[in-house]
Amino acid sequence: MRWRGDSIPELERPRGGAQKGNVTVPQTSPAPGWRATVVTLFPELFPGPLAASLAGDALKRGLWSLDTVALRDFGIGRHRQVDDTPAGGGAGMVLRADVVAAALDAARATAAEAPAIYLSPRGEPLTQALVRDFAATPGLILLAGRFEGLDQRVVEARALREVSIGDYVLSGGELAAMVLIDAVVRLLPGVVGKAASLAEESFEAGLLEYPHYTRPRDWEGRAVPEVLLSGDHKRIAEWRRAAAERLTRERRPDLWARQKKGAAGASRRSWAAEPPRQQRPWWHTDFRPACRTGD
Ligand code: 9D3
Repeated sequence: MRWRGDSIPELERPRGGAQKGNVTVPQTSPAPGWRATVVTLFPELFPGPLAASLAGDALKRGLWSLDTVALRDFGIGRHRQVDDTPAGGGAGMVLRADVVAAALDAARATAAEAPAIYLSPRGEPLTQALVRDFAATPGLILLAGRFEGLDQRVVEARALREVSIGDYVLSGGELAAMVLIDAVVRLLPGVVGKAASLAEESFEAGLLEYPHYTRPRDWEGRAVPEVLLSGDHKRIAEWRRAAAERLTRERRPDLWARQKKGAAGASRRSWAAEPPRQQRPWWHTDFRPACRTGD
């Protein structure tokens, strides 16, 4: 199933060129847009909230596209079974490697260049840095997990990158896939207006945002801070900076510690003195034994 915007006349122009008056202006980015291909047992959940607001508008404008691959279509037997009991015993069910691999391979057929991500509670934590990396790809294949998990062999055989959206338990990977897509789409060129994206870029990374106010000037006995009405842009910037720092210190000591460290020695730090980094980060743990066990 594929979701895209209804065709918009302005977008129906010759490939690689935009009409401006009678002149065809060469386009620097005739790219077909970022593509999300979601492999899921619940394709009916999509596009869901991604059809609304910023991401929805961008979808209609063809800046990105969404495909789903129904895992059930690749299930086995009359019941289209996709899961089975865990080897070694235990509670719950596990998604079968053969079924999931067939679905991923079908997704791969229409999204050849897209890295494959498995949304899983034990994955690498999703961060804005990772979201930025994902926005720089032509698109992603996103496998939404269900049940207790997925046969480990397909994670290895299809080189799935496991990603978690945080330390809490969801009932499946679909909402996590939507969170990831939403975060990526707002970084795609043309989705967020230039003013908003410049403001975001210039705002000191690693600080929480300062508090916002609007009209009315007095509300339920609470006034908008006087400095914000002063018209003194320098004082306003200083007030916002101080407020952002205080919020970060109070609510996110983890961010605050990193912020201070970065300011103190980001450029002076001697990398040469540090021990060599691990070859692979911890989330790339390989569960295969080093030698064959005779199976
Ligand atoms: C009892 C062990 N559970 C792991 C914490 C099993 C389990 C619970 C819930 C396995 C999968 C799930 C479903 N969660 C996801 O698919 C998921 C998820 C999440 O639960 N939290 C944060 N990020 C993600 S990404 C996918």
